[in-house]
Amino acid sequence: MLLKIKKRSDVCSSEITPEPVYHERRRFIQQTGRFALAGLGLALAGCSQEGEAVSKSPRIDSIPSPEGPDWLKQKVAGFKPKVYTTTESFTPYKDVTTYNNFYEFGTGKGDPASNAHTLITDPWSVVIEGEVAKPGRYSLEDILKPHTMEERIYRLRCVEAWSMVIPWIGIPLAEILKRFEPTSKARFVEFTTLYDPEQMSGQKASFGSLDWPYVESLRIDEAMNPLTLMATGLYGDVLPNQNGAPFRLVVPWKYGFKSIKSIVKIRLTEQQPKTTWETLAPEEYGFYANVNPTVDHPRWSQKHERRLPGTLLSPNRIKTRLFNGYAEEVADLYKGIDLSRFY
Ligand SMILES: Nc1nc2c(c(=O)[nH]1)N[C@H]1C(S)=C(S)[C@@H](COP(=O)(O)O)O[C@H]1N2
Ligand SMILES: [Mo]
Repeated sequence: MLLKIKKRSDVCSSEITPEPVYHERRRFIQQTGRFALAGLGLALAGCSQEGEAVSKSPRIDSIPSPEGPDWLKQKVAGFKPKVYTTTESFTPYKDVTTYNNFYEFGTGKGDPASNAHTLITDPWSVVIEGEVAKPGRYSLEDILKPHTMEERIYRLRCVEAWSMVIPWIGIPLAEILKRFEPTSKARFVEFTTLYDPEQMSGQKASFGSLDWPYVESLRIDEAMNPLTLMATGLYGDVLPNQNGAPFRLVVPWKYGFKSIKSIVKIRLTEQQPKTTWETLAPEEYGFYANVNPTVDHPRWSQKHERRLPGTLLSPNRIKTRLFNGYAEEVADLYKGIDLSRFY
């Protein structure tokens, strides 16, 4: 849906940073036009240039809104803003949704955006099994129903040394898991992506790719950390398929490959699960995969990263931070652990 602002004096694109525009747009939607621009006018008082800000903000460009069932669109739209945030600029919507890793749709960065339209995300159900008192197959709607969506603005640091800042919408994994009552034997949480080569063309590739289905895992205390999110949206809307619709994990202090997409199974286990990337190349991708500038990948340095968007001439190179800058929230989880051994 495209929203137009009536009075051009209300806003001017030159003064608008992506983040406030995006938030004001949401308020605009919520208030269905009535008094909607009061906050915006305040923030931008004195602006006199021509305004097309809303249509030029990163989210409200010509990119159509992703598809999704009405109930999920409404659920996501009711999010509580900025439950966790940062002062950094957001990576524009276009970059977040066209520069992806989702090998189920190909290994090129543009492949998921081109190919993921074949993924059917509704109806969607998730099997919850293993060490829980209430195992079963649950519809996504039932899983989400009792929870309020939260906006969490997180850095995402890929092991390939690029990063983004993404306004996710989701629910803390801990809140979801508690409802299924993990037993005292539950020490790990294992997540599995859909396996369906008819919908996921990259799963047909017989070599040079991954073992399907994609599997990831966290220790139970990592899973229960308040930062760990099950995302169903970004930029105020449902997830585009290429970003792991309709339900994906986001673990902001770990390399991006832990943040598994399009999840159909969550299993609680006593033994540490075998995960996809660790199985493929254990010396390169560990189970922990905590972002750490002092532990290099065997084939490249992890000291710096490219914050997207950047260009060849201006790569926007920044220093990588321990735990991706979330040490205050998560360092305690790894007390007494040798991070160079448990990478
Ligand atoms: N199922 C699945 N999940 C996945 C991947 C994948 O190939 N398949 N790639 C991972 C990697 S390497 C990264 S960096 C993030 C990228 O998420 P984004 O495309 O939403 O930015 O997804 C992760 N989750
Ligand atoms: Mo990644």
